[in-house]
Amino acid sequence: MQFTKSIDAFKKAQQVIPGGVNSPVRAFKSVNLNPVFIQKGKGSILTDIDGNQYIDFLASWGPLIFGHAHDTILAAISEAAQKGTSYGAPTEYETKMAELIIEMVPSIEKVRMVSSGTEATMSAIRLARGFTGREAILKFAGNYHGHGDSFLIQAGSGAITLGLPNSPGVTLGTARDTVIAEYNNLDSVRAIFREKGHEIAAIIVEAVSGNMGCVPPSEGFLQGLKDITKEYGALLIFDEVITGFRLAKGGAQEYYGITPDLTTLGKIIGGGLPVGAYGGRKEIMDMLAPIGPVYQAGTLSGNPLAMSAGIAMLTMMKDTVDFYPELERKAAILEAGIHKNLAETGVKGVINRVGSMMTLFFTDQAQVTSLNEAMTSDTEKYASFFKMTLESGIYIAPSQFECLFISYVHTDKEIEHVLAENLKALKQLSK
Ligand code: KE4
Repeated sequence: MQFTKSIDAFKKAQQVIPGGVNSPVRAFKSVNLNPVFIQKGKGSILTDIDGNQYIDFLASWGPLIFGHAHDTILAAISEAAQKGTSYGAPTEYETKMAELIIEMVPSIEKVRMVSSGTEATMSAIRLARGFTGREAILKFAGNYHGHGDSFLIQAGSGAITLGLPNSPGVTLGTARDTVIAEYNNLDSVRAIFREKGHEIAAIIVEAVSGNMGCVPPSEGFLQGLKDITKEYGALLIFDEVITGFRLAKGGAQEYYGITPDLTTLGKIIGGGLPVGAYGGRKEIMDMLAPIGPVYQAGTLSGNPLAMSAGIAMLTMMKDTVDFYPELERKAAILEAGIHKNLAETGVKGVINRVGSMMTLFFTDQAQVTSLNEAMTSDTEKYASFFKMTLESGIYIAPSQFECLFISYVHTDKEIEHVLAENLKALKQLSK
């Protein structure tokens, strides 16, 4: 493969965009490579501006669970676009979208649309503070909830990838209102609540961590969070921006049978367009302006194009009978195949998988259940693995601390091919 055009494009982009990208993880910094610039995507295939083709397992960091440029979604967007692109006034698209989300996620009785996952989580914690009259928020080291100030404290995703878990520009006052616990460690949560439980408005948690790599909740962890928040009168917020609609129609809360007070959504619900959402019980959501005192707004919230894509996406999901069984079947084949390749080559690694999200950690730890264990991974080894994988025509996350996503459009043949290339890459690493 040659990347001449991407190299030139990146040079040009860096003259006018900080780091040449509009989101840091796209810069391929932690894998020490020039990022590839994408020309187009169709189904499971991405094509870059040099004409290289890749089987895509990043899916735009999760949203494209039906693959790129799906005809049904394109038709919905173009039909909406013929009538206009934005009105700053209510449309029936938004009501339809809200009804679909409420139908699929039972804990959500009312939902507010926004334009990104960050907006959803920022708004959800403001609402929790408004509803409880408390100021502190508890999050987990290694969880990433977008780039809102309150969250850039020991954050995951790009913040870990680039070694910037605590960003300059976040004031001491803000940082003081964010308390940090250890994921999968209920004792660390209890200790904080014993000390300041009555000041804590909410716990926000990735019900399955996707931003320190995939780290599932250990047995009883989510239930424990539910019990503790109930005991202290705090709210439990599930950040389902990744897991929403991916793990089940009702997301992680359906998958694990734990009901949060508020849920934040993003990625998949936009069908690839900018959409975020947050929702929960009526008594909480009705605290929001214009009926309640908690203010939150957005010029492009509920944008008709984004809503039409989201409606098409969720409707397709509802109508595809074998959707989740197929995602599970294909992901299980991929996981088993990589396990086999690790055993055959003797390369040390841990695979964490929940449904169609998974991560191969290059660590000799027996398991990865927390940020500390995830951080034992050999990021240099991951970088070499990423380079070989990319050059074999397979596109995965350019960071050890992210997930690989299986989509409904990946074929068994593609997965077989990926496993063959994975074996070659692991053999190289084992030398
Ligand atoms: P956005 O503001 O990027 O739409 O969503 C923020 C967000 C919130 N919550 C969770 C659990 C998330 O994973 C995210 C964003 N995810 C990262 C990748 N894991 C987005 C990729 C990027 O930053 O470019």
